[in-house]
Amino acid sequence: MRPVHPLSDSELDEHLANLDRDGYTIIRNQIAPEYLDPLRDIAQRAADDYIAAWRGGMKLSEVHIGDKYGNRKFDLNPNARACFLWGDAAIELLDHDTVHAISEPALGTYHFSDLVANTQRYNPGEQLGGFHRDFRPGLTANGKHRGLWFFFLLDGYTAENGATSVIPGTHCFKADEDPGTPDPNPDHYSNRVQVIGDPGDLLVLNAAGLHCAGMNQTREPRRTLNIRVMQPEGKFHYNAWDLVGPGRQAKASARVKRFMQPPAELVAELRTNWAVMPSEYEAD
Ligand SMILES: O=C(O)CCC(=O)C(=O)O
Repeated sequence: MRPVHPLSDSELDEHLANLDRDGYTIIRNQIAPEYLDPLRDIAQRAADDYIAAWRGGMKLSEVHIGDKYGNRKFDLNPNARACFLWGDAAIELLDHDTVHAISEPALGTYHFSDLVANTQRYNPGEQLGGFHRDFRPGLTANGKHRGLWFFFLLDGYTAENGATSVIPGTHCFKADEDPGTPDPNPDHYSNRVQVIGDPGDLLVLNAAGLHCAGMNQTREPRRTLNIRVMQPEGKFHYNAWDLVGPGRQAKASARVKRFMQPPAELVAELRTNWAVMPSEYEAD
């Protein structure tokens, strides 16, 4: 997929420098308007299907969704995984030029790990959620990023609709370094930044750095599709290439085929089925 605004070499360098220094960068105008509705539809249906499965008794551990404190508001933001199963536009998104232009220099060898729909729904009166890290370490011994999350903002990010907040620089720790325990009080972090953006903008985040979702005070959903990219040593929950099935495999470009293949050493152990599938899913 070609972005509306392809990055020039100097813009690419600037975003890579932001990532190295701050652990995040925001890239404007990355999704053509005609793709926004199909992608919103994928995020919405995937989240709805996860919520229905959860209400039907699905265990969060079956889909590797954590609930360490037992207070996860799953029906507000289910973090639906494997969203490439919900529509062809998601496969095109995995071919996004900017995702690949950033991943190669920032990670070195990189693989697709997951496509997650983050859909914050109306939740008035609540405060900011807890800052957390999704993996560790943030950096390898030679200073590469262990993983990057590419949040495509489908409805935009505002202070009112629950835009993601980040703490700049907190991704900067290697395997032998302890980044410390996050403070449960978000006000502890006076340097926190809430990322504001328009529909079609892209937030790239090293999710080993502290970040959290905001609470949506509006009646409209705040949807993102988040392409999670990792080095071979990162977290993988399923074999994406097998799971996508022959129908969509046939539509994938050579670049997407390479991207979706898990690291060779994990192939034997990764699952090729998933606990939540689209309601209209038909096996090829
Ligand atoms: O939905 C968001 O704003 C952030 C999601 C998040 O915290 C995560 O993916 O770990």
